[in-house]
Amino acid sequence: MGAVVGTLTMQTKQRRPSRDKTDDELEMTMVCHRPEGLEQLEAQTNFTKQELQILYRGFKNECPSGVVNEETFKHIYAQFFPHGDASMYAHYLFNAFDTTNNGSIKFKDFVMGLSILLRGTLREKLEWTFHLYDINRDGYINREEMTEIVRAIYDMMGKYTYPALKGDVPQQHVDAFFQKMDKNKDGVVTLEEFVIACQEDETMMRSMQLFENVM
Ligand SMILES: [Ca+2]
Ligand SMILES: [Ca+2]
Repeated sequence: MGAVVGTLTMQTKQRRPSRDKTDDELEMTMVCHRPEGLEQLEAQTNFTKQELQILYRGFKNECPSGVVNEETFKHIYAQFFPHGDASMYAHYLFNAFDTTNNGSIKFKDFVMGLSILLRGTLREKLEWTFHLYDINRDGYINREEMTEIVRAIYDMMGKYTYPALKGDVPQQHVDAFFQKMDKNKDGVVTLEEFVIACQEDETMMRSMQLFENVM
């Protein structure tokens, strides 16, 4: 995930100079119609006003309507994983960004998430990731949820990353994760168990696509 967010930010920056006229228009929109929103976001995130402006331009370039729906999100995300199928992982990621649960990501939702993933404390990042894994949002990660997410990550990375991938590998992976995380062996992983297990084991964090190219 980290790698992707990093890439996304890079792309956003790189794409910026391409269309002067549109950029100017967007900047005008920004300056004329959204100054309060921007200042609020500056206070709520770990980004500077300038960075927010750059992110906003990139966001508007990809999504002129100002909101991203799941299809668009999947389409953008898929470009970063040409060797695999990122659609399931993008689906879960979309839900994690879509904090209001209404099927669309506004600029604010996007930068709030990005701020945590790129500039948040370790604790904030782990909490965010926990919510990503907690698919049914009941406050626990169960074995089925972990299976879903690990499979989605394997699908996304594709054969390029796991050349010797066999059908039963994700389940082994899940069992190993679960054994380490479910400290009290009650069959579910709580936020605290998740945080402790991740801090104990850097390999686990890397396997979960956390923090690559970000930290
Ligand atoms: Ca759950
Ligand atoms: Ca437990």
